[in-house]
Amino acid sequence: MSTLKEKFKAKADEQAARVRKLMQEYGHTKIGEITLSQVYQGMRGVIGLVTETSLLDPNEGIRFRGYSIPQLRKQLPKAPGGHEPLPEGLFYLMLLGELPTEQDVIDMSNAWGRRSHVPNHVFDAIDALPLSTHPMTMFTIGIMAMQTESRFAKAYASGKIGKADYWDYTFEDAMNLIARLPRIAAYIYRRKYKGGDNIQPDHSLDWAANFAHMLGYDDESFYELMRLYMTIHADHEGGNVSAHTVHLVGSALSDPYLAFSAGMNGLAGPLHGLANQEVIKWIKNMQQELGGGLPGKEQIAAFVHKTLSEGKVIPGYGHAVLRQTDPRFLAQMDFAKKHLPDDELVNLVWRIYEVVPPILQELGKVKNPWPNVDAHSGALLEHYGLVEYEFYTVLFGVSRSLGVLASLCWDRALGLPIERPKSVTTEWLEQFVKGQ
Ligand code: FAM
Repeated sequence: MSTLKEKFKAKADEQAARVRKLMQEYGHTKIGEITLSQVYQGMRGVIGLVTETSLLDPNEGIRFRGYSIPQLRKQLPKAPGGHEPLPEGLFYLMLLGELPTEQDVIDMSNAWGRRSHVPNHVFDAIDALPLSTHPMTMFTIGIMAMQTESRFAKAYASGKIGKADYWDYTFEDAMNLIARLPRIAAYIYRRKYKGGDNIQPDHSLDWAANFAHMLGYDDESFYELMRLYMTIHADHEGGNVSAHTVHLVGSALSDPYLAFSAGMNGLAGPLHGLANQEVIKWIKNMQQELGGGLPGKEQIAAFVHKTLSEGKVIPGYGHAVLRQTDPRFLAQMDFAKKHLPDDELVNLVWRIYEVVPPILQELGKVKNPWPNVDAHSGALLEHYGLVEYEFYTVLFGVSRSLGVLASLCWDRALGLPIERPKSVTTEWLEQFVKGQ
């Protein structure tokens, strides 16, 4: 019975042969053009990356190895009595490109359980930070402190490995890192918000439920939310800031700990992963200004206009690729309709969803006026008592490790080189267009 690593190696050899053939036969085929404005405007729509784990269609949303979120919620194995997919199964799918069996998911849970020990110096490094430190800063410092554990870094420094071995040590680091992140994240939460009252792991639980348990939320419904949350935030193709950063830094053969902590620093940006905290802050400000409760649509519209007039964005709305409501928003809406249909904050999120898009459309400049994943997530977490919204992006980061680290294994297995696009100056561009 082959192990996960043996299965991955077999898939990687197959895929590497496909890529070699493609390169041999079509290496010089042009696949797009770049305009001058794309160079200044964040390379929107420029195809410059290969990411096997997921693909984002602007209108349909994300597909993980071809499966949409509704399909994953139906077809991925669940916990006994559960209705939400287990993230272990999504990682298996993204890594191998095929759906896992129940046993594959149980094996993954057990493997991560065995790999989840975190050395004490990591907690000491986190403890050295002032309590006022943002949880995302604590998180990336915890990951960096754990870099001492990197199998890849040690093997490379030994001089005993070559390019053909990189995938193996990347796989080991990726599995260990994913296994340890919930422990570090929960430690940060309990230290910052619960007086350091730490909760030990319960390895009878699956990865996401154990994470909820270590945070201090032993409610089956919250276990289900955590399983869904860890699934829908796991990957969003390769060009978003966190995924692209992990890929880029990893391309220099920086080990997975260095690469992932870099990606988490990108995720900590307000226009990216920090938006989930910004959404709740914005809604709380709205409630405060409008006298609490469930404001009317006109009141919400006035608050939206006020935010825009201050030169600020409406957090949780818009997307660089999507041009429809994010299916990750819809999956959360479906969960809320099932588990907490009368929650006031959730109903306010739904009312905001009716008000914001037409206003953003009216601006004429917003390419996607619809909600993204962050517009809904905080209201669900708050319902279960996880009200510390500065922590929300850490949850996002634990989930995103599944996609970006599966992808990093593929980068090394396919022998992708260091990434080095060409930059130019404005003067160069002025000369270039003159010559047209
Ligand atoms: N509110 C107000 N203005 C917005 C907006 C929003 N939600 N989304 C876009 N715009 C503006 C944007 O700032 C730009 O204005 P300027 O030309 O004056 O600079 C204009 O519309 C064109 O932007 P775009 O092409 O439609 O979007 P981008 O691809 O440049 O940016 C986002 C995409 C996500 C950064 C942008 O929609 C935004 O800032 N949204 C709010 C923050 C947010 O929710 N981020 C989370 C994104 C999520 F997917 C994630 O990564 N977790």
